Amino acid sequence: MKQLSAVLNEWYVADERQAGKFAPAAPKPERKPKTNRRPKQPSASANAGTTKPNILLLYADDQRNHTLGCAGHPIVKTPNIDRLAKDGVRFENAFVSTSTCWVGRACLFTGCYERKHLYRATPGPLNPKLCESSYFAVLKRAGYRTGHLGKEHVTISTESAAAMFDVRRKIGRRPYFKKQPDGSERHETQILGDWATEFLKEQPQNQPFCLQLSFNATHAEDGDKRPGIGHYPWPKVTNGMYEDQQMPLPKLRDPGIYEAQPDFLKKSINRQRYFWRWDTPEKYQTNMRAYFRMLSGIDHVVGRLVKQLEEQELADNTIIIYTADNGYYLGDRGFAGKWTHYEQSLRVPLIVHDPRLPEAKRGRVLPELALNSDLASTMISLAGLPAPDAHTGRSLAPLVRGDGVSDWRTDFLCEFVAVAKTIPRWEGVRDTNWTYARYFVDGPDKPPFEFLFDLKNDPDQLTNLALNNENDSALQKLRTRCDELIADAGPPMKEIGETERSSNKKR
Ligand SMILES: [Ca+2]
Repeated sequence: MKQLSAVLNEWYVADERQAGKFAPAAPKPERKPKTNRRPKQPSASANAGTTKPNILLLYADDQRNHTLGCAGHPIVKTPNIDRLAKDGVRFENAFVSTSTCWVGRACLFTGCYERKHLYRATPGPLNPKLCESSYFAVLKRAGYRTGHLGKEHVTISTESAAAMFDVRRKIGRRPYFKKQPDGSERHETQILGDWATEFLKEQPQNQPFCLQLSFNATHAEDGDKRPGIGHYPWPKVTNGMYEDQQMPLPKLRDPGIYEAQPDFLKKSINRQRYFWRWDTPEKYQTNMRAYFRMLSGIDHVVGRLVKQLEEQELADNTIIIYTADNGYYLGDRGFAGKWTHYEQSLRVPLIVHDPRLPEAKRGRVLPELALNSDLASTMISLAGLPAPDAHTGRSLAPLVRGDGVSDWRTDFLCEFVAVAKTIPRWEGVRDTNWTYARYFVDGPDKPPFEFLFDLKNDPDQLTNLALNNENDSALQKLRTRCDELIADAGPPMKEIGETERSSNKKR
C-alpha cells in the first residue's frame, strides 16, 4: 500500500504534466460554445489595459463547509484551495438559503432568495427579469467577457442566455468519464480544467472576464450504487489517495439521533439515499475515500488554473471565489444528501481570494453570515459597479476588504419551496443563535411541524424545543421573523402553486 506522501508526490508530478505536455494535447471538447465566441488572440500578457478585476468563480457540487484542509479537516487534501484561503479570506459561516442543486444555482445566478425567483415553483425558465440583473448580465453589459462552463441545472431562456453569456459550455455526469477521440477516457473535472484553460488562453487583452466553472463533482453518480469508483468516480490523478487511511466516522452517528426525527424525515429521501452510501462500515469507508478523491480532483484543477493565470500574468488581477451549491450529509443523523434545515445541509465552503488585498488583510477567517445569494452583488461590487436593487443578497465586498461593517445581517430566510416528492415544503430562519424551521407536511393550510434549536446551548441541533413548547418566547419571535423575511422576499407558502414535482428527478 502506498504511503500518502508518495501518492501526493505523484499527484504533483502529474500536475506538472498537466500544465506542460498533457494539457495542450487534451482532446477537443464534445460541444462548441454557443454564443458570440471571439476569435483567438495571443495570450501574451495580462489584460493590463483594463482596470477592472477578472473574476473566476469555482463552484463545487454537494460539498459541506468542513471538507477542506483550511477548514481543519483531518483527512482531505486540498492544498490549492487552502492556499486561496491563506492569501484571501474564508467565511466560516457561509450558507445556502435553499439546499439543492438547481435552486441553489438559481439563487447564485439571480442574487435572490428562492422566495423571490421561485424557479420551478412557478412554470417556465429562470425569471428573465432577474436574469437581467444576474452578475453575468450586469458584468457583460459593463464590458466583461462572461463564461459559464460545466453543470448548469437551471433552464435559462435563449434571450436571457444571450444577455448573460459570451461563452457557454455545458457538461454533465452520467458518466463522469467521457470517451475521447483517441479512445481514452477523461474525467469531467479534468475536462472542465481544459475548457477553462482554453477560455483563458482566448481571453482578449484590454477586456476583463468573469468565468464560472461549475463542477459536477462531488455529486454522487446516483445511477451507479457500486461503492467507490462507481458511486463517486474520481479522476485518475487522485488514484490511490487516502487508500491507507481510516475515514473518521460522522460525529452525529448515534442511531438515537435518527430515531428522534419525525416520521416524514425518517422516511425521506435523506434516509433512502443513506442506504445508497453510508449504511455499512465497508461502504462508508470506500465511499468516503472516493468522495475525498473527487474533492482532491477539484483541488487539482484549481492548482492548474492558478498556474495558468500566473503564466498569462493574469493572477494579480483575478479574484478567485470558491464555494459549493449546497451542504451534504455524510451519514450524519442517519442521512445522505441535502434538502433539509440542519447545519450539515445548509453550510457550504466560501473563500474569496482577492489579490488586491494588502498583506495585513489576508488569511482572515470571517464570522459573518454569508449567503449564496450574496455572491452576485459581491462580484458586481468587486468589479466596481453598483449592486442591483433586485438582489435580496448583499455584497460581501466590504467584509472581504476588512472595512468595518456594523449592520451586517444576524439572520436569514432558509426554505425549500420547489419541493421534491419526499421532502415537504419548508421555511425557516437561521439566526446567529437559533434555527427555526416549519415543514408543511400536510399542505400549507394545515398547521406545520416546527423545529426550534438553541444553537448556543445545542450546536448539534439535537433537542427540538418546539416539540413541547419549551421556549415559547423564542418560538414566537422566530415565527414572526420568518413571516417578516418572507414578506420582504415573496409570497407566503399558501400562495405558491403546486411545484413541477415530476421535474425534480435529477439533482
Ligand atoms: Ca448539489
